[in-house]
Amino acid sequence: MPSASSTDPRVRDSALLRAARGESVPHVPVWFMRQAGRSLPEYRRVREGVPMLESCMRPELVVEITLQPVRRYGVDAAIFFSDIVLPLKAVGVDLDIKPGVGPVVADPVRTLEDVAAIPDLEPGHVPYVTESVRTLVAELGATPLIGFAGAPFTVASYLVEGGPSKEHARTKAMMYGAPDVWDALLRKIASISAAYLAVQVEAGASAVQLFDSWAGAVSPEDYRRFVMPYSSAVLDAAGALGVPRIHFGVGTGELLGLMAEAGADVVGVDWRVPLSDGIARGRGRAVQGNLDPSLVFAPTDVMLARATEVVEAGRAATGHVFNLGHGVLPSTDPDQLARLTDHVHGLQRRA
Ligand code: 1CP
Repeated sequence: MPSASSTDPRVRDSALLRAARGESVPHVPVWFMRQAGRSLPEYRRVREGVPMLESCMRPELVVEITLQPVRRYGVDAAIFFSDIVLPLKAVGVDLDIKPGVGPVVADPVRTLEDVAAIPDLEPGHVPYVTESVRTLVAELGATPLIGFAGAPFTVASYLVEGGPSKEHARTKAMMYGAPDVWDALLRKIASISAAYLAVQVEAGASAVQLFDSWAGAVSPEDYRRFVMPYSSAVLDAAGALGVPRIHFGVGTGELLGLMAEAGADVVGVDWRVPLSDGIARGRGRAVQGNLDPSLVFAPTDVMLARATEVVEAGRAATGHVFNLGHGVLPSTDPDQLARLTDHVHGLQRRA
C-alpha cells in the first residue's frame, strides 16, 4: 500500500525528497537531528511531569513536540518524536528512559532464551504511533515527516549492556564470543526495527532514518561481518516500501562506504569527516551533514561561515541534506538554529 504522504505531490517534490533522490533543489534542505525535544523551552513546558516513554505514547504530545521545531525554524522536515528503544518497550521489554541517563534495561539480554523471550513487533503494539503519524502528516502538509528506528547494533548495545555505554565491551564480548546469540539478537532487533519503520511509513512518513549511533565502535571488518547484514535487512525492507533511507552513525569515517553499501540512499556524515571525504566514501549516494553541533556556541558569524563551507562542499554530492554532524546539544540556543536554517536557505541554489 503506498503511504499517504508519498502520494502527496508536494511532499514528493519537497527539497528533502528531491535531494535524497539526487535531483535539483530550490534550496539545500535543512533539518537537525534531535531537533524535537532537546533545547526548546516549549518542549520542556509540555513535557513537565510526563516521563519520556509516556510522552511517546500520547499522540497529542507526540504531534505537538514533532511540530515545534518545524514551526519555530521552518526546517525542511519533521522528525517523528519517539525513541530508538520505544518499540522494545512496546513489545514488553522491561526498560525505562531515565532523565539525564538514557535507556536502562532491567534484565540485560545474555542468552538465546533471553532473545527468544522478546516478541516480534506487530502494528497493534504501537497504535499511538499510527495515530500520531497520521495526524502529523495531515498537519504538516507539504513538509515531509521522517520516521526512524535504531539500527540493530546500537539497539543491541542497550539491551546487552543494560544502559548507555562508552566501550560497548559486553556487546562486543557477545559478538565475538557467542555468535549464535549475537545472530539471534540482531535478527530479532532487525525484524522489530523494520516493522517499526513499516508502521510509520504505512501511516504516512515519507522518508526514514536508521540511527546506528554507536556503529563507529567497530572496525570495518567486524562491521561487514557482525553488523552490516542486519542493518541491510532493515534498510532493504524500508526500501521495498518506496521511501528514501538515511543511514547515520557517529565516528563512522572508516565505515561510510559500507554504510552506503548496506542500503542507504543518503549517507549521514558526522563532523569528524570532511564532507568532501564523506561524499567520496559514500559511493555516489546523497549525503547528510555535517556541521559540528558545538559550532552553535561559537559567535554567529563563525557558525554561519562554517555552514557556508559545508554547503559549498555539499555541491559536489549527488544530493545534500544539511544537518549537524550529530544531534542538537541540549544547551543549544534555539535562535542559533533559526539563524542557521535561514542562512542555509538563503545560499545560492544548486544548478
Ligand atoms: O528530535 C528528536 O529528539 C526526536 C526524538 C528522538 C530521537 C530521534 C529521541 C527522543 N531519541 C532519538 C534517537 C535516539 N535515542 C538515539 C539516536 C540518535 C542519537 O545518536 O542521538 C539514541 C542513541 C537514543 C538513546 C537515548 N535516548 C539516549 C542516549 C543515551 C546514551 O547512550 O548516551 C538518551 C539520553 C535518550 C532519551 C531521550 N530520547 C529522546 C529524548 C527527548 C530523550 C531525553 C528524555 C528525557 O531525559 O526526558
